[in-house]
Amino acid sequence: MPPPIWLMRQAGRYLPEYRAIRAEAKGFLYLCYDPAMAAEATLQPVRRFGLDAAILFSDILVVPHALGLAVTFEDERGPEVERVGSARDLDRLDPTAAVSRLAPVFETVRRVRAALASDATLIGFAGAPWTVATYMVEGGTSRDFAATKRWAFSDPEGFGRLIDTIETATIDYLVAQVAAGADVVQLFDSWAGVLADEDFERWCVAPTARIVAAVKVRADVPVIGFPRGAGVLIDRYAAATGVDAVGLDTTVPLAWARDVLQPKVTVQGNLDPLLLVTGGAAMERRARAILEALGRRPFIFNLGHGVVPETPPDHVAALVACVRGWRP
Ligand code: 1CP
Repeated sequence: MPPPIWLMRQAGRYLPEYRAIRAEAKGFLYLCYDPAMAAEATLQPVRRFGLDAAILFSDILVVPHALGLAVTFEDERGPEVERVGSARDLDRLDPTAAVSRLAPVFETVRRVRAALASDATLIGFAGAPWTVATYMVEGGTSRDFAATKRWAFSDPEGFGRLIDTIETATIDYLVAQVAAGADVVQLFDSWAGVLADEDFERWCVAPTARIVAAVKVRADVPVIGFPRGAGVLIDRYAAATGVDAVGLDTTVPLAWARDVLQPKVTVQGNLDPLLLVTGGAAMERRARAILEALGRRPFIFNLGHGVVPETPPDHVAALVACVRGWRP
């Protein structure tokens, strides 16, 4: 049997049917909070390509929004988040009220579960606290994470309160997704790769471990962790967080993943999203190399990061056919 396949950011602007509902919604957040439209966006790629899993259509930044911060998505500029600059700003964030504000997302999960084939997996998700914190402290995306690092390095206790706030809301958020019908949850730590050793431990590993433990007490689900860019620290992450599977970014060497990680944990990944844009023989050669290296032990085929808007949908269909045609 070939391994299961789904793709990070499998819904979105590369699909004409997504652009059609996106044009109808007043804004990206409206789309996330409209269960009918969000359920449709979730199902579109599964319907078109027959993927093995659907991933809830939402965003990691609904958590800061539910904590009480203004969040906007302007088309070309990327997301903007009302800044949190110091421990004083934390007093107005209420982590226990956040989950009730996310009720429309849980309705989306219920609708998707009802519409999805029973053998298809529904993946819920959240951003990991470190990654979500970077958006809150920088006010959006960043190249160097200077403000976040300066806060974390100079005032670890204050910054730790921010991490705890996100963590508390994230646990409730994931547990509620599972209660609504999510079969698996993934934690996206997209900026894990900018921290070293003890900072990686304190701000990525420890909060993730606490979330995994708390979710597993309250809900019986597998958890996938995606510590993007963490390099050799992925081994420590996999061992210490309790995740059931670890997502590998595009730069993780296949032989290392096979020999070091796979004996201990299910791995997921890691085709370069730009090879999916390229398509053809180059894409298929690399997809087969990934399958040959990792496909004989517990493995989920995916990209090493999200689908980009320039991706031709036909290349996704060709990738699915390539994976389904492979035999161990
Ligand atoms: O107008 C639009 O259509 C906005 C584009 C868009 C989409 C389709 C954004 C803005 N978010 C999403 C959906 C989304 N985001 C999903 C569900 C859809 C799916 O996977 O099929 C998921 C899982 C995410 C996760 C997400 N959002 C991450 C983690 C994964 C990653 O890419 O590293 C991050 C970092 C975000 C923040 C975010 N939201 C949107 C954008 C463009 C970004 C990235 C900003 C940046 O580069 O820093």
